[in-house]
Amino acid sequence: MRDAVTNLIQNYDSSGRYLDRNALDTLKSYYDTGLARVQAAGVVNANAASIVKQAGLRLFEEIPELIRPGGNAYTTRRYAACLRDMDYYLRYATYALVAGSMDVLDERVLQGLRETYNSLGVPIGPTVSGIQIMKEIVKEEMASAGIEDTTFLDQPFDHMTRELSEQDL
Ligand code: CYC
Repeated sequence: MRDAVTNLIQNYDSSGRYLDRNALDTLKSYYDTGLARVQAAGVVNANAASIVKQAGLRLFEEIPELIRPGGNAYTTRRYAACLRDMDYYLRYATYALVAGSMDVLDERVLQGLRETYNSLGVPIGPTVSGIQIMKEIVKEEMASAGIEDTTFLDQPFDHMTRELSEQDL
């Protein structure tokens, strides 16, 4: 599991290079957004339960078949599993935000996830919608907390949806 800084150092060390202009620019943009990243993690932490709950409500409002008989989130056990998964995505998104690297998502969340979902019949499309809804809610929370620079916020949510959606070649 790596972060923006260790990723960069590993790349440069493997070819024995000093940190050049590109490296310094990458580092600078990471450190420039550092405080906002930490603040974002703080806002999510303070509102996590409510973000997951709201996102679940929006998701089931958009795709009500999920919680009807035959839907994958039907029965309280599966409903709870779905909200738990959303909570995983949100929590790991904050780790990736603070790290400035998607490595933690690849390693701890996404590895083998699509196969697991396929074998359990958990639909990928609605899962992707759930992740995107959480992204929107998190951005709303940031705006109301007065955090202006939120360009980096999309990254972990979009990374998870992209990796989940990707088809095997
Ligand atoms: C199940 N979700 C699962 C399972 C795993 C994960 C491993 C199978 C085992 C279990 O039931 O606990 C996901 N586990 C994870 C992830 C991590 C992990 C991501 C990394 C931290 O350790 N169903 C829907 C919705 C969606 C959903 C669209 C919510 C967005 O219709 C989720 N996931 C869902 C459901 C199950 C599940 C309903 C239970 C499926 C079943 O047992 O039939």
